[in-house]
Amino acid sequence: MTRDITLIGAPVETGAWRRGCLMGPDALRTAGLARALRELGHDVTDAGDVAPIAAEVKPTDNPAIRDLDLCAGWVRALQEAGNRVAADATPIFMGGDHLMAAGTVPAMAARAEAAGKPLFVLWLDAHPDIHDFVSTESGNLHGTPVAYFTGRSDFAPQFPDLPAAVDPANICMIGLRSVDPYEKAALAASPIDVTDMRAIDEHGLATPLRAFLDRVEAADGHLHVSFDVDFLDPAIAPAVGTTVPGGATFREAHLVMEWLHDSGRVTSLDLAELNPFLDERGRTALLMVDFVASLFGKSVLDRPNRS
Ligand code: EXY
Ligand code: MN
Ligand code: MN
Ligand code: MN
Repeated sequence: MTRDITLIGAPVETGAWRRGCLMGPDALRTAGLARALRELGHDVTDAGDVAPIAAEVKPTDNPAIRDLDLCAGWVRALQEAGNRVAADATPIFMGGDHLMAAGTVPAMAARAEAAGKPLFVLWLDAHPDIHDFVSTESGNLHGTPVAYFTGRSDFAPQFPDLPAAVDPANICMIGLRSVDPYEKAALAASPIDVTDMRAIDEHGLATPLRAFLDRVEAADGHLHVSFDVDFLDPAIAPAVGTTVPGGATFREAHLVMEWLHDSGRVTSLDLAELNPFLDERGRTALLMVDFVASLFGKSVLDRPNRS
């Protein structure tokens, strides 16, 4: 299937403690993201980078929170950029730290709603990013997008009112291995489908991912994939500020991409947390391009796999 793919740079870095994610979109460009997708037959447009909408927002009661004004400006700008994506286009949002998902996911939820479809979210990450303005101890707002876009916590008036909330029952998180106590309690009380690294070690990825993709198919849903670089093991993907040992291997991640492609269901994608300042000769950026190519159709053999 040939797609109209729109690359959108989201060089937000104020959600993370370490600086450098602002170089993420350019590193993905340099690593040949557009070329790799064109070689697969897709029509690719690079819409350039989004810029934050400057705004002063009301301070929160949590003094730990960092760069609130700029973060709020990014969320607003990324929602607006997401709202401009054509109904039939497949956007790839090139981050940028994971706060980007507070902009991209609500826009994709609104787009799905306008098409009369539910939005499903596959969250590939070492972290659940389900803190809110009150619970975050680090004050790094890249740890909060899931609480925002599910409407679980109140982010008003700093972040925009949600155009459409994502039903937590439509979220599947895979790869978790760093979960704060508040987040543990939040997940325990939530219908979010969680597969942590222990479950992957014990049972593999196949069962939870296939069950989730079957649900997306049965509901005829849109599927947004939010791919945080720290989902991967740091041995293969060092260019991320929040490395956690014991992540997904090259083959595990590849298989996820290949199944996503086979499902034909992916309607939008975030590439989050790539910090080129921490990379080794571009290897993480090149690896991410390789994964994206697999998600959009690169295969070993020109025939469907049997399983
Ligand atoms: N839970 C930790 C915090 O809130 O600071 C770590 C968050 C890391 C978030 C990265 C993007 O996935
Ligand atoms: Mn740039
Ligand atoms: Mn994340
Ligand atoms: Mn993470």
